[in-house]
Amino acid sequence: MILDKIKNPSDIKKLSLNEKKILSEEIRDIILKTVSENGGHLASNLGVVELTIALLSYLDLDKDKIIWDVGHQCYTYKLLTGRKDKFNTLRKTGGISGFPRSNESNYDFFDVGHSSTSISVALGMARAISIKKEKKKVVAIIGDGALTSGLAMEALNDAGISKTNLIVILNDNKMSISKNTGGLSQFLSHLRTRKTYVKLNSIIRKIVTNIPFIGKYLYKIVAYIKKRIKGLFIKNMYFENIGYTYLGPVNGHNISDMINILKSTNNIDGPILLHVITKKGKGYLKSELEPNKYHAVSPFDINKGLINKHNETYSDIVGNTLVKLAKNDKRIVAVTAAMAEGTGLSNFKKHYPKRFYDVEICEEHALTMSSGMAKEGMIPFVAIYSTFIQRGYDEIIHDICLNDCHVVLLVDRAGNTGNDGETHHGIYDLSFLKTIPNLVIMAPKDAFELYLMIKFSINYHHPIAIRYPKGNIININENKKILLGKSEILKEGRDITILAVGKMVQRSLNISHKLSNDNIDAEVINIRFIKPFDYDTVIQSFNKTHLLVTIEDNDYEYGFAEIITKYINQDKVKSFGYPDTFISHGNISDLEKKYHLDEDSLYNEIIDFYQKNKQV
Ligand SMILES: Cc1ncc(C[n+]2csc(CCOP(=O)(O)OP(=O)(O)O)c2C)c(N)n1
Repeated sequence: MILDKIKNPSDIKKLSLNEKKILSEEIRDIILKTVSENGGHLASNLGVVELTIALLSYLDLDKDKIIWDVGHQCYTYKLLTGRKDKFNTLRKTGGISGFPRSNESNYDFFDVGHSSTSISVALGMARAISIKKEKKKVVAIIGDGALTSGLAMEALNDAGISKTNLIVILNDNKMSISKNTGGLSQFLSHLRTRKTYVKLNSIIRKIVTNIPFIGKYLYKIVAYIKKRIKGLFIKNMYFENIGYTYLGPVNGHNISDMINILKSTNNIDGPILLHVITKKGKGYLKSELEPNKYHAVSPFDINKGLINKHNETYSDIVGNTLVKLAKNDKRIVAVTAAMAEGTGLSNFKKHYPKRFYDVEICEEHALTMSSGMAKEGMIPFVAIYSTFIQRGYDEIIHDICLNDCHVVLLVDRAGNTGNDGETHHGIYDLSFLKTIPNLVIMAPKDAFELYLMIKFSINYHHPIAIRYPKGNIININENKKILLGKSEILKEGRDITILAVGKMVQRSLNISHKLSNDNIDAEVINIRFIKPFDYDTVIQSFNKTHLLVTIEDNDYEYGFAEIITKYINQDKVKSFGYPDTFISHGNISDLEKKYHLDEDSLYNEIIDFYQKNKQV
């Protein structure tokens, strides 16, 4: 294997073009095999194999920096920067991460997982390098999906006038997870047709810069004239107009063209935008045909491809419930930030395309736009993953809650989300949402309660958030009517009270049954409302049992438990959840064991807590 020759990223420079082509096929096979076994991001990775090889052929990673946007497309990079032997552990507990992680390799220059940060980070680095008068190249690689975010636009705007040496590579595959929808994608599709321009560009550059002494200066003059001429042909040369030298578009699967165009940047000062066209899912026909389906996958059979059937998830419940309720309620609209499939809203889109809004990767805009719709009498349901709604903290405070807008926040993937790791766990939403005035926060114990909460949220004419976990649904078959701020006592007891949030309710019920065998009579309360908090029910229960346990799928130090310890003597409360630290990737159940949140660990810890307190 050619890949075995790569001990160090600089070894790629020693390969012939033909060897690089063979290398790209070897890498595709490894990525496909590994992702089919471990799950992960497939289509985006298959699309950037040649681009990564070209970049490593050009850059010197002992000094230069590559900053990946989102980081979900870093598999080729990992294989070529020392992680080939561990690649079979991708995303597994204790294995390598599916995203760049600086604690994994010195070649991962910035930890990432959320979208649209690369240009800001790269510009910051480039500015620092310039202050230090060092000679290092900085390259940001951003997809056309990630480019739609406000953060990327802000960075693009700042870098454009910065005169800082920086290369922004726009990896344009026409797709976010779904197809891009906004005006920017229309603009890019116009640029994509400019194929001949690349060749002309590199030929001029080669001839002129080879002229001794004055070559570089002459090139600047030629480039200026060329820019003017180009402006005549290409309407709205947006990138040039905001300060970039625009290069491309170049075929992102042609290694030699890409190396040439990268080399041609050596003579250009200031920010460069290199437009690279790639095919998402390249090399595996099924993912080429349905790149959205193969964006992020669970393990699958390579020959058969992904099977359409899956067990029903909480996101499905959300999609189905909204479809049902929207039939007779024209006020209901659904909003997503580029996650129609993941959040279950693609179903809503099918039924009510005119009441469905995919605003692309713009969580902040999704929230503020929804506040405007609410002011005009609509009821926007905004479905955003817990980890991505972190982006919208101010919009929830300032636009939704201060303005008392009837917006329903559907906080999907709340809690431990497993294999994507630090950047994707939804374990902070209870901590930060609970600080926001005028926001009601609910967490259902099961699928039916999620349905009831969505119904409840329609008749509650103020800001409201419902958080629910990743994964298959459960049903507990016990549902008292939902009343604002009222929790639900699921099992009465006299020895100890267990306050459980969302997914942890079923686990708490199971534990309480085990405890009965030890003659410990536990009361189990489904908290339902984190805010407003049902102080009366909890205090009544505590006055009876004198011991409290809280269990949540969130950071417990600043999450739900913090509300309890405000009211109740801390010695009498034992809290379970995730500690105040970043939680790495791994199977959900492995991580739960590690943090003592699985049923057995919780049971043992609760017995221990009970016995210690009984002795006192
Ligand atoms: C803030 C944020 N919102 C949503 C996501 C989920 N997400 C991961 S990749 C992706 C699409 C990225 O599209 P693009 O940048 O074009 O890259 P491609 O996958 O097409 O290569 C989305 C929406 C995220 N990672 N971060």
